[in-house]
Amino acid sequence: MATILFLDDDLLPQVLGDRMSGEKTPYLFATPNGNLARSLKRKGLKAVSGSLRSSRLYNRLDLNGSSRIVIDLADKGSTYAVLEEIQKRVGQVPVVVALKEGSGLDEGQLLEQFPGVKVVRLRALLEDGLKVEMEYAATRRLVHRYQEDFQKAERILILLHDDPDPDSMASALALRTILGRNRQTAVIGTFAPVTRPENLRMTRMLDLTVKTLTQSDMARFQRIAVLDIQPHYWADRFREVDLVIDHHPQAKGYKARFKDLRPRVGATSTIMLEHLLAAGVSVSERMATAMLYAIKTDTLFLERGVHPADLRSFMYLYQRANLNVMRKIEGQGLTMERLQFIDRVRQQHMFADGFLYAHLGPIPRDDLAPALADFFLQVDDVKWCAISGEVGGQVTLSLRNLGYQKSAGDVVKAVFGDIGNAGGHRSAAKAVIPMDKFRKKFGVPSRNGKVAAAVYAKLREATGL
Ligand SMILES: [Mn+2]
Repeated sequence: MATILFLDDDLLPQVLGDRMSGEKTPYLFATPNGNLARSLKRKGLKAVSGSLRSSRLYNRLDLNGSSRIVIDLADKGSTYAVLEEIQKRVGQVPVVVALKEGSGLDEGQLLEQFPGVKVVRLRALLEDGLKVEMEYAATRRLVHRYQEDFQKAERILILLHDDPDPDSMASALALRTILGRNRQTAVIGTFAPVTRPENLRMTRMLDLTVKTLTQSDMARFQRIAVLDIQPHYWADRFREVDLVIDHHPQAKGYKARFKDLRPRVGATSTIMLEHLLAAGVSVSERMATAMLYAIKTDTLFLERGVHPADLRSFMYLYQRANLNVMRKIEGQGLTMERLQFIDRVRQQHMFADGFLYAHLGPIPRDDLAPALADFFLQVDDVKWCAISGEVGGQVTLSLRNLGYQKSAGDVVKAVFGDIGNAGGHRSAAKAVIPMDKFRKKFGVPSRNGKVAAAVYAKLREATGL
C-alpha cells in the first residue's frame, strides 16, 4: 500500500530526505511539474507527472480505498482539483492537506466540502524540527539512566490508573520493551481492571496482561514506574516512585527519581515512542498497533489536544501498525449491549435540522453516551448528535458535530456550565450534571417526556440552528 504525495516543489522530499526511500511502504510522488518528477526519479524515488485533472495521472497512481494521500500544493485550485478527483474515483480516503501560507486555502471551507480530510500546518511542523532534535538528545540521556537503574531490580511494577485505557496500556508495553523485560519480571498492574469493551478487546487482540493488584502485592517490587498518570492519583499511597512518564499537567505531592512530563503532548504513547527510538529498540507491529490506537483514542483521531509530536508519531506508527487488527479492536463499537442502546436511540430520538438527540434514562456505564453519539454522527444527514443518560446519580451528556460548526465545547458550557461540569473541543464535548441540579433546571429526567424536549431546545438554541 503506497503513500501518494501530490506536490509541486521538492520541499517535502528534501526535508524527509533518506526516509523516503527504502521504507517498507513506498512513497509515490504525483506532480503537475515534469521537471520535478524527473529530478525525483534521478534520486531513486517513484514519481509520475501529468495534469491534476487527467485520468491518465490517476490511473497510474492505482488509487484505492486504502491509499494514503498527502497533498502539499501551492494553490487552492490545484488542491481542490486533486481532492475532487480522488473523491470521484475512490470516495472518502484519509487525505492529509498541508496548509501552506499564501495558498488561499480556508480550512473551514475545505472541511465543509471534504469532511474526511485532515489539515496540518506544514511550516509550523518544519520549524519544530530543530527543537525536536535538542529534546531528543535529552530523552536519550534520561532513557539510558533509568534503563541502567532498573536493571538492578528483580521485579518491576508498571502501575496504571484504574480501568486502564489504550494509552496507558500501550505505554506500559513500550516501557517493558525498553527495559528488556517480560511479563514475569515487569508486571503491568492496576488497582481496578479494564472494563470498556474496546479496551478489553485490545488486551485480547494484542495479548496484553494487566494484573489487578492489592496493596499487599506492592512489597514484591523493587522498582515502580507510573505511566499516563501521576502518583498523586492514589493520594497518600505512593509518595515516592522511581519513574513517572505522563502527558497530564504536573501534579504536586510526590517524588520521582526519574520523570518525563509533557503536558502539551496528546498522548503518553507519543512520549514512549521517543523513548523507544532513543533506546534504539525496534518497534514491533504489535507495539506500533497498540500505540497508534492509543494516540488515536487519546486525541480523538487527532482532533483534541494534538501536538506536532503526536502527528510525527502517528505518521511513523501508521507505517508499521497492523491496521486490520486496529480496525478489529475499534470495531463499530458493536457489542450486543450497544446494539440494544442503538435501537433505543433509534426509537426515542428527536431529529430536526441535522441535530439528533436522545435521552436514555439510566445507563450501566458512562462510556455508552460518547460511543452512541459517535455512532449516530455517522448517520446521513446527522450534523450534530447529543446522547445523555443517567449514571451514578448524575446525568452525563456527550455532544458531537462534524467539526466545522460552532464549537461543541462552547455549546455544552452555554447549556450546562451553570449546573455541572461542561466542556470539550470543537467537535466533541461532554457535560456531567448532578441529578438534583439537572432536575431543578429541566424537570425530572424521563425517557420520552418534556425534559428531553427542554434539553433539546436549549442545545439547539446554543448551536444557533
Ligand atoms: Mn493518555
